[in-house]
Amino acid sequence: MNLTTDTIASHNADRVARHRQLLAPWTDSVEQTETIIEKLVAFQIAIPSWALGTGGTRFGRFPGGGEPRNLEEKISDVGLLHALNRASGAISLHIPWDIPQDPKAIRQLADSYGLAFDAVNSNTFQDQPDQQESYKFGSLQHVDRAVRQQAIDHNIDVIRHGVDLGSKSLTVWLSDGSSFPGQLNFRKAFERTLGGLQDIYAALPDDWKMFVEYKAFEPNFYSTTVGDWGSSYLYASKLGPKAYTLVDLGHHLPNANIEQIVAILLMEGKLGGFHFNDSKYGDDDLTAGSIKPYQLFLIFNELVGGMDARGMNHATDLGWMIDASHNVKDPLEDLLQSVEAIQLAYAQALLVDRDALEAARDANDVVQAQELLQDAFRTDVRPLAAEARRRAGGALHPLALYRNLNIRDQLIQERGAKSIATGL
Ligand code: PSV
Ligand code: MN
Ligand code: MN
Repeated sequence: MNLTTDTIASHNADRVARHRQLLAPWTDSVEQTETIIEKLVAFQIAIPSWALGTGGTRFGRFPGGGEPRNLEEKISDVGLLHALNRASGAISLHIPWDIPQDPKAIRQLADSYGLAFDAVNSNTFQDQPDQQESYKFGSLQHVDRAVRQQAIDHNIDVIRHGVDLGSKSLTVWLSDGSSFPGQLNFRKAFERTLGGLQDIYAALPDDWKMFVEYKAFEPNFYSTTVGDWGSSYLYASKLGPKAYTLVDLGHHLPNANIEQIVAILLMEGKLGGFHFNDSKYGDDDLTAGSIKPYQLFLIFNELVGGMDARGMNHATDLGWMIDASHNVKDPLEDLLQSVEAIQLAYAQALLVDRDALEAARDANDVVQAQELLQDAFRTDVRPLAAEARRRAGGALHPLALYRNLNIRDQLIQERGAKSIATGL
């Protein structure tokens, strides 16, 4: 499904007068406004290939129809999102859920939508029909060398797929761990896992990064071998300069101070990237910013402060990705909401007066420090995100245009009411 520039232009023409009114107050601080808009235009958030269909839960799945049936259709869906918001310019593939059979053609197709390939993801948490060994008791941590080797070989294969597509990073998430006390020797599990990661790391091209994603629990419920940022940091440090920690917002124990984790990892130069989502209880994979928008802002506040302190480029020096699952919403609508929530938190963080904040901290002025952050958080920056989209050729209100064009109905016509996307 292709969206023409004329369609977007006519949507924008209908809304531009109101948009200019909303933008008017921002012209008081032209320089800051322009900087934020430029940064927003540059900021791209990758879409995971597995989030384009309904994920459901272990209790059921309720597909809404028109789900992409193959990788080509997934790329087309991300192309559509990107045409609408101009902020979803990359796709992240999970192998073997999405194996590019003809990488050259897939690359060309993505290119035709202006999409790049973000991190490639390996999967050693499920058994595939044709595989020799089982991951029931883990992959890289496994007591059996043959299982570990199979997992290592798979990761190296994923790197090869990524090279063919022009990807520059590998994300390794392991479900390895144990479900009962006594099941696992923690130290041996760590060492075996490190050994496997080292073999994978050795196969990384020079200009690649490796992201070690941690998760507190699930599917194992007693211990997870890469269970928190501390162990991920340890693996990444032992692996070397191309290895980094990846923070998935849903992978913490309740009430963890994620912004502090982010600040410290950044300070150490070991923060690699993000999986954005939101949650109330566990790894709920809900729309970014839907439950704890203030937390999302506080995370971006640390990101902006920390990246600026290290002279990092906001748009390119970390991996920005959504990792979500959809049960009751149209996945494309949900992804549009997530991208916008991330942009808003980023724009609000750019508003923070950092000199004033440091002065308040130095003076132990707790009230003023809090005021400075909340002033930024309570500012409505939606006109800036809309302006960034407009300038980049996107729609002023992507969700409204998506609905006005009845895109989901068109996808159902094209792909059927019962099409199912691959993924969790
Ligand atoms: C695991 O919960 C995870 O967050 C990892 O990033 C996986 O690759 C992804 O979800 C699979 O849905
Ligand atoms: Mn994740
Ligand atoms: Mn997860």
